[in-house]
Amino acid sequence: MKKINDLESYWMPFTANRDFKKDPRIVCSADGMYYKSQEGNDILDATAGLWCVNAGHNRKKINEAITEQLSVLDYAPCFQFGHPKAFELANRISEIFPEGMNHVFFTNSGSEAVDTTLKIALAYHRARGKGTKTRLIGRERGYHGVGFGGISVGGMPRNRQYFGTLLSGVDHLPHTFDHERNAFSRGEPEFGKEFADKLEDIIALHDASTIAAVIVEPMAGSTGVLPPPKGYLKKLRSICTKHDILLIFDEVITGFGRLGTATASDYFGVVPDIISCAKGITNGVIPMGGAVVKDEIYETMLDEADNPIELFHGYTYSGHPIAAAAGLATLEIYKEENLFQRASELSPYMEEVAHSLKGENHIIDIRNIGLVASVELIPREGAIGSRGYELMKRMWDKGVMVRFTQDTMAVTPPLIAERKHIDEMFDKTREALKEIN
Ligand code: PXG
Repeated sequence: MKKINDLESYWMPFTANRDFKKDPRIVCSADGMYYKSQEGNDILDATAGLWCVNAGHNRKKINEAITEQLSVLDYAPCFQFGHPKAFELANRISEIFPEGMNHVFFTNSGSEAVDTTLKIALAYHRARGKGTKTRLIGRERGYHGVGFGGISVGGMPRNRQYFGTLLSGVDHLPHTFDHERNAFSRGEPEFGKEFADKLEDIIALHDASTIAAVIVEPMAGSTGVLPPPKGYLKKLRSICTKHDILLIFDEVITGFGRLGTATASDYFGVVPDIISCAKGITNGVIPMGGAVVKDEIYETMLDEADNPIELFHGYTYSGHPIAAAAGLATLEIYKEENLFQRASELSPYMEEVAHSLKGENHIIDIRNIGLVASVELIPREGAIGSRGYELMKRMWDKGVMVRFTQDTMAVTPPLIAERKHIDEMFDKTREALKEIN
């Protein structure tokens, strides 16, 4: 007979299942900045869940909004029917997203949001009589979720190598990481805006008439936190505009306050044509994502598509009432508590504390921007990622949850964090670094 709570049945995502199940790290409850582990230990959340719990855990306002919504309208179809909260949430998002981006297509995750942005880009060009513009340009070290669109434009080799030939007609910009010139940068690194010029080479190779869109994370997160070099995004913007290529910002982690502004677009003063978002949209409480588009794209589609249904795309749960209720409550919290500003005010402190680790064992780089910091360790000979993995487990034992991508640790706390929490995160990191070889 199977045990009722056997750990075997659940195949965990992006996890070393065998190792995890030998020595599981399980959380059973959460409040504010802390989880409680199965063993009853407090675990400080240095990752805002997975970059999503921006307002901290167990927010009463969101819980109540969800509970109330459940008894009012549990589900409503979203193809050819609607319900008030989805419209309301789209309006509230438009208010805080960049000027002129007033249309939101809802999805249930960041991966779906990304694939939606790519499909909209293709459909838009076709609707306006430029159907040869079909190529999609991503970037090395980019992470755009795990759908076939996202992994095709993404640039993390392991996320691609097992999954066949992916989408055709995709090319990649070089990544912007330049350790030699930019190690231990604070904020946007000084050097590297010329990486954007590679887009001109790609355009010269394929011709602009074949290229639909360029997609980048304004700050690459999952690959280990790579803030864009000064001036890089502005350059990408101007090259895209010059060649009639759409610029897509994947703001799944930067949207809703991570850099101390509603969007990274705001932070960098560069407005793309389409933004994908998710995570912080509902504080991570209920899955939701969205593709937010410029008015011109929406209007062109409505005017020019060759069918009354202008976009043959959507999900059973697009704009789900419970997610919409959670989203509305979440946005209210961000506003009432001024959380984006709060993150912005805390950011210089986190920068100082993070960079104070320089000189500790194994560290080869420290980067930060907004309420994001990363600490990169030198990999063990022939065992990339093993030092990072061990440090992550040490940190758990010390009561701090951090994320590692190979040997780079990312610290991305909820925006409600206080200085003492930042101290705890980095004090424990310092301690743990002394304990591993
Ligand atoms: N785009 C970006 C930029 C992301 O960071 C996705 C798309 C996909 O979102 P969904 O909701 O489909 O997972 C993401 C997700 C990490 C980490 O540790 C980051 C993500 C997910 C899990 C872990 O950096 N980002």
